[in-house]
Amino acid sequence: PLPFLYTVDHIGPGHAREALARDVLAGLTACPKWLPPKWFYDATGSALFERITRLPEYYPFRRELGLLREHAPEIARLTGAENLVELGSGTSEKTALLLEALREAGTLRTYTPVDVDGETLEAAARRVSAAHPGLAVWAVRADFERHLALLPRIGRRLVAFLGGTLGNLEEEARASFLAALRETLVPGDCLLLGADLVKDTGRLVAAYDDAAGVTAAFNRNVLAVLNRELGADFAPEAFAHVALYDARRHRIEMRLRATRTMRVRFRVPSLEVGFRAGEEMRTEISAKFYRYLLERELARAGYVPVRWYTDPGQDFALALAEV
Ligand code: AVJ
Repeated sequence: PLPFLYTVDHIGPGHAREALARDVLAGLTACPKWLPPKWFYDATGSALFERITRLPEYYPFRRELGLLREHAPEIARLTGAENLVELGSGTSEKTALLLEALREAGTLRTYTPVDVDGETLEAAARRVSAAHPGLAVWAVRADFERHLALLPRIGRRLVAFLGGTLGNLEEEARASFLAALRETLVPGDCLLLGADLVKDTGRLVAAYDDAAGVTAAFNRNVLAVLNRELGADFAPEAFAHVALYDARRHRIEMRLRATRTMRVRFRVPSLEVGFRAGEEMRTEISAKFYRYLLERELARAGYVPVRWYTDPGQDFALALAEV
């Protein structure tokens, strides 16, 4: 049979630039300055992130892959999911493990990759559609913080939100996200969350400040995105990469520090911002979790934790929850 592949676009052409302009107006006029991490992932940023996942210091990717290799069959049996919904569809190896296990379990009917980046989405949809003839693939270009209610509801669902990307959200944004997702689920649906766990500060910081400088390039690349999309005149090399661990909030913060006083001009919106020498702009948070706190966040949002899978060193966890 012909592979079934249908794409829905809730972002639309040109939307990204308007959304980026809004985020810049809000974040770069704030004190301290900040940017949402979703703007990292242009083609260059996505390629740099791909390299990050293979760095010796960046353990989360391979820990989660190992957990999926070991537990995907049980997750498939426990959930009986007919539709795998993947929020952030860049994680192809992990997707293959889940799809294979669901196919083995005999329940798989549909795959719904969800990503804000159209190219990543198309690539994931084509790859899966080619590997699974007969599988219906509904690709949805959407922002998981805004469009959850628009996701197609086809049969018993397993929503996978992997990589620890939940940690990019501040606590209140996590609560909103989990509640909004919960609204779209019915009994029998499940959520599979990847969560990076609290550990030795040195290992946490190293994972975000690797010796080869790939994470530094990934961080600085967001300035190239602003230059290209909004006609800004950032000098990326004038910013130093900063990765620190905020133990009180148990989260990594990535920042870009201005190495000298400078003024940056934007064409669209016509905006000019100043940086004092040493001023730091926050570009990402990556929260690290304790089991009991994450399970409490899940319970408060209306989920029932079913399984907690972790590696022997308890570096990373997969939490399976039902509604
Ligand atoms: C893709 C958001 C899970 O937070 O670890 C990797 C992104 N940032 N290195 C993370 C990231 C710096 C990654 N997530």
